[in-house]
Amino acid sequence: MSKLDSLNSWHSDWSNTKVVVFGLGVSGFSVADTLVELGAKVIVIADKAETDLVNVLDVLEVQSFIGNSLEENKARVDSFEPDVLITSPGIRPSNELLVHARGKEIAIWTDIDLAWRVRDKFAKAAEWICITGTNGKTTVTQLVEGMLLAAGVRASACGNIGVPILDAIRHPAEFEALVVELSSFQLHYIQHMEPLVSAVLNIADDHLDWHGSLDKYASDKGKIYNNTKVACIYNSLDSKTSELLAQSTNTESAQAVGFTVMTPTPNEIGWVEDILVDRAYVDKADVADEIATISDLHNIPVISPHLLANVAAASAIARGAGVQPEEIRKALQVFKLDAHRIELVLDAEGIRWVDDSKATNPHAADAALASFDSVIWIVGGLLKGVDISPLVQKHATKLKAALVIGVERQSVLDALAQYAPDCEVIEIDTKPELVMSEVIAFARAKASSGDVVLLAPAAASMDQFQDYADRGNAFARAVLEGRE
Ligand code: UMA
Repeated sequence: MSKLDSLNSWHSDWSNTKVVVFGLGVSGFSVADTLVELGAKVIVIADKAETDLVNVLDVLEVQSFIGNSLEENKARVDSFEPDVLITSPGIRPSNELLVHARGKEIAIWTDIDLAWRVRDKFAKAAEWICITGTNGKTTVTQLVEGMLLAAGVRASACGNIGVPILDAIRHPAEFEALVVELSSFQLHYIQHMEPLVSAVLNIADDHLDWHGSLDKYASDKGKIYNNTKVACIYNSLDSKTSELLAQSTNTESAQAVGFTVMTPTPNEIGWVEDILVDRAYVDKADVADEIATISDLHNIPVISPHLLANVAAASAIARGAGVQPEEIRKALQVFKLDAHRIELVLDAEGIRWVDDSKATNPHAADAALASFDSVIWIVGGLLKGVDISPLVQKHATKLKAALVIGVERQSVLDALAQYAPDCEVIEIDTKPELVMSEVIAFARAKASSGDVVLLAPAAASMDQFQDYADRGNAFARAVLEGRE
C-alpha cells in the first residue's frame, strides 16, 4: 500500500505528507489552506497570482514561488520531493512542470481528489451529486441545489460553479449533500469518487484546444459516471451521453435515467406538452407522475427548449437523490436564472434585446438562436479551436444581420459569407472599450419590430472583455444608455 492510499480521511495523519500546490487561483488557494488545516507540508508554485492571496499564504506560513522560470520550478519540485502535486484544473496536462512531475512518478491530483479523500471532516460525510456537460451545467447545478433545499436537505452547490469544493467540505453548516459542478478539466485529472447521482447533460465541441480532440474531451467528461451508487442521468436526445454511460465502470447497481424535452418513454423524465412527467422513478413502467407544469416557471422570462431540457435533467437528478415531485415543483416556482443567460435586457418598440453572453461556444449559442425567429446576432470572440460554420448554416435563414466582434474575426466572417449569404454582416473593428456602443448603434439602425438583438457570441470573451459577465454588462449598459 502506498503512502497516499492511507490518506483517505480528514482524520488521517497528513503531517508527513509533502504537497506541491500548482496554481494559485480560487482552487489552488483553497487547496493550500485546507492542507495547512490538515497539517501537511505545503509549497505553492504558480506562474502568476494575486498579491492578496500570496499575502494570506505568508500569514499561513506557506512558502510560495510565483513567476519563476520552468527550470527553477523543476528544481524546486525535485528538492522538495513531494508525495503529490495538486494542480489547478485550468492548467493543461501538457504543461511542462506537470510533464516533469509525471516523469518523476509524482501523483497528480486536483482539489476534487483531495476533497473526496477528506469529505468526512464532520461526523457524516455529505453525498456528492455530480453534474457535467458542455452547456447548462451551472443552471442544472443551481436547480438541483434548490430542489434539495426545498426538500429540507442541507445542500450546497460547489465546484466549477465558483465555490471551491474544499470550501464546501469545510463549511460549518455541515452539508448533507454537495451538488458538484465538474468541468472537463477537473474530470480529466480525476482519480476516484463515488457519486450518489451523476449526470452528463450534453456533449458538443468546446475546449478542443485544451483536450486535443472531441473524443478525448468526451471521454474525460464520461468519467463522472464511474462508481455512481444510485442513478446515472443521460440526455435521451444526445446519444454521446448514453454511449459514455455504457463505457463507464462500476455503475451496474445504479439506475440509468434519461431526460428529454419530448414525451418520455419508460425510464425517462420529459415533457408532455406543458407538463413535466416522471416515467423513471415510478412503481410500474406504464405509470407517469406529473412533477410540474411550464406555468410553474413563472420567474423565467424566456422559456427556451434548452431551459426545458435543463429542468428535466435537474428533476431526474433530484428524484434520484430522493426529492419528491411536490418539492421539485416548489423549487421551480421560485427559480430564477443567473444573469447573462438568455436574459431579457429590454423589450421596447417590439424589439427585444437579449443578453446570452454565457453562450461561450456554438452549442450554447444554438440554444439561444433556436429560441427566436428574426435575429440581429452579435457573434465572435475566442473560438477555442471550434468550427462555427455548422451553427451559422443551421440558423442562416433567421439572421437579419450579424455584428462580428472579437479579435480573430476572419473565420466567423468566412462562415457567414459561405453559409448565410443573405445576412448583412458588419465587422466591428474598434477598441475593446468601444465595441458594445458601436454594436448597439448598428443594431439600433437595423432592428425593427419583431426582431431580437441577441448577444450569443458562441465564443469566449477574454480577447476583448474580462469575462462573459463583463461582456454581458457592457452590452446591457450600451442597450440601456440614455433610457434611464
Ligand atoms: N496558472 C499557472 N499556469 C498556467 C495556468 C494557470 O500557474 O499555465 C495558475 C495561476 O496562478 C492562475 C491559476 O493557476 O491564477 C488559475 O487556475 P485555474 O485556471 O484552474 O482557475 P481557478 O481560479 O483555480 O478556478 C478554477 C476553475 N477555473 C478553470 O477551470 C479555468 C473555475 O471555473 C472554478 O470555478 C474554480 O476553480 C473553483 O472550482 C471557471 C471556469 O472558467 C468558472 N471553468 C471552465 C468553464 O466553465 O468552461 C472550465
